[in-house]
Amino acid sequence: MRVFSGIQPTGKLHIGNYLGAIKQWIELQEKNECVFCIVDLHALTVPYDPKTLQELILEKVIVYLASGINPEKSIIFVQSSVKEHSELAWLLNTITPLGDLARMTQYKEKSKKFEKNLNAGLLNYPILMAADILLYQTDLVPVGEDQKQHVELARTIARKFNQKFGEVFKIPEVRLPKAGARIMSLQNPAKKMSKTDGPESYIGLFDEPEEIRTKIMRAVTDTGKIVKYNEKLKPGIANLITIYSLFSGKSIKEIERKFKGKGYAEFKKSLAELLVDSLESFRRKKKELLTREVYVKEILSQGTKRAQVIAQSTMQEVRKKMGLLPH
Ligand code: AQP
Repeated sequence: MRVFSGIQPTGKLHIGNYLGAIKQWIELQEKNECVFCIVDLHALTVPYDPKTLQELILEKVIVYLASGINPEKSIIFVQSSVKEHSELAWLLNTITPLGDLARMTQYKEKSKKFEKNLNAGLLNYPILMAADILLYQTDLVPVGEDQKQHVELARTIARKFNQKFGEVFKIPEVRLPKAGARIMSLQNPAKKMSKTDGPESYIGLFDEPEEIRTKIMRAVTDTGKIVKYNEKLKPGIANLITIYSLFSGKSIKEIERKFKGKGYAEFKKSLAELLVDSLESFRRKKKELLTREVYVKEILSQGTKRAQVIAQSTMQEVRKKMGLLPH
């Protein structure tokens, strides 16, 4: 099966991005043909600093490598370096109803958050995402819960194109992780953890031990002190238990037993140490890869070539079916 997924270079990657997306990618690359993209064009839809964007893009490549994506097996590349993404996005614009875009949850949330910079790109974001996925004749899209709605729209757009112009696109399936599809903010357990919220709301994959300890100890919890999983009544502690479970491999029941009669402070201290240890190899590998810029750029260049071959072949077919001249 062919797998496609991507991450925006909008800020520092956090454990939500890791548990929701990257962890699945690492499992999937063993038995599938995987295409992993850094979706830089998507990142331009919200305010950003052009001076730091290149650095953030390269950092994401390093994250992919440091977290276990194998460039010998998987294709790693940057979206803007394969121009077919923008071309297909434009063509798909012409068959996507405006109403479908306006009802997207991410658009509703981000248009409120970035009221002063409400550009058309924010509304059209899911079309570019559909182009990303459909260009590669993708079977499976592993993402966190927040992106499920966009993948569903990509399916709708693909079906519509196939009906109108003739079969070109595979209809992709979404794949959510069994647990960790929606890790919540440390400061507000009613909101998902997000890179563009303040750093105190997330644990970055490369956070230093002291930052991890401070952020976990300050994480918002609920009244009471019993370490018990209850998503409705104790969403803060439930979120921390989920994180503990996913990094330790222990079940929720085992964690509740381990911290029986011990209180929140002790649980948080133990979670902080677990994260410090679990993220140690990310910090180490990142430091090592930062000194190997030539190697990282070579991986990107190889990945771009491999991605282009697939993307160009799909685009030839799309142009033909839509009545455009071949290139
Ligand atoms: N809190 C989360 N829990 C689980 N999975 C998550 N993902 C994001 N947040 C969580 C998954 O991470 C992948 C990459 O996301 P993205 O870069 O496309 O941006 P996003 O979904 O909008 O994530 P952020 O961190 O909230 O970024 P910003 O702040 O830039 O919008 C996706 O698979 C996503 O589902």
